[in-house]
Amino acid sequence: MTDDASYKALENLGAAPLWRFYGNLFPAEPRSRAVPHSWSWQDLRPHLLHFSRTLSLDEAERRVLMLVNPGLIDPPATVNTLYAGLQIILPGETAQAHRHTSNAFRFILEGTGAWTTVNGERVHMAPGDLLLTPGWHWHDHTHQGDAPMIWLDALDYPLVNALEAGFYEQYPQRLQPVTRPDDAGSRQFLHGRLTPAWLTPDGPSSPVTRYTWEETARALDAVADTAEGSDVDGIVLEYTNPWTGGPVMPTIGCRVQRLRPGFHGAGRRHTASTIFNVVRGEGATVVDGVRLDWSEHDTFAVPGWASYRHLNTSASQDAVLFSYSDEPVMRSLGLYRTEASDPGA
Ligand code: GTQ
Repeated sequence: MTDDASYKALENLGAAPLWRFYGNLFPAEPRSRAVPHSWSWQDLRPHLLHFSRTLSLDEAERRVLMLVNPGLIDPPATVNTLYAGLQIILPGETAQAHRHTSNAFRFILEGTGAWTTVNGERVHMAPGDLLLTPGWHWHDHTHQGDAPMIWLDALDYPLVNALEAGFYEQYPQRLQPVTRPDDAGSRQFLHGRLTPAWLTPDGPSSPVTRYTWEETARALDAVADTAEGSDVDGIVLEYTNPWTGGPVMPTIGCRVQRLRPGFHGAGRRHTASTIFNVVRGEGATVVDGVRLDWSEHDTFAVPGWASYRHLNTSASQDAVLFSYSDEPVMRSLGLYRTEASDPGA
């Protein structure tokens, strides 16, 4: 029998020659299918407003524009393990209660007067707030303000679906009943150093349902004159789970960072994939030789093992970036690696 005949026969026997696959299965280092990419707030916002006029929330479970990485089109994702989307809801609208095993959060970009109800607790929204919807928590949205409300959605469904652990369920009514005091999770843990002693953890995620921008800004201000921060990330704070001191959810870590005027970051790379949203300021992030210029509310993706460097291009104004990554996954599986690395350009 010839090699060709044997290779052919193997296909039908459910076997394959390792030597023809080896390099791809065991690369010397990760090569992300995701590419460095940015999404313009100014360009996308008019399309969100357009669909808010033409598409009702009876026709769509959620009115969301997915931010699709050009290297991850099917199934769509923003980086390898994580997704970002821009959601809009109008005054008077509600969005159907449901739950899924994917962990999710919202980072509020524009508007006031809306809330999401998470396992019986109404959690209110204001710009810059981070609201958690941990896996398998019921959630529905209601807007009673007087202008459109827009936020960034984050989910780990690309990871959860790759793990074949995705479950989804609709609540039997449009909205779930409110069974807890408003913003209870946020208020109970408001003092990060004083934790309610009668409570015990009821899952792997942070019990803080809402990290308000007010507290985040206060924390950034409070540390500003105490340290230079990191040469890569400037003054960078991690949103923590008060039970563990670790990341807010098992698969997603969230951070906020301030880059001083003229900041020119050191280059670095790590196995974690990261998505950024610009809270304020103007700058650029160079990723594997690609310069991603950004300004307020833009979103950009830094794939895993890509080298990056942050620049604040303003000589007078701070830049503030919100970000989330799969670093908790990498760390808990022993796969987190990081090193200094020049992104070029
Ligand atoms: O608001 O519950 O962007 O379930 C994707 C899936 C938002 C949500 C998304 C969702 C939601």
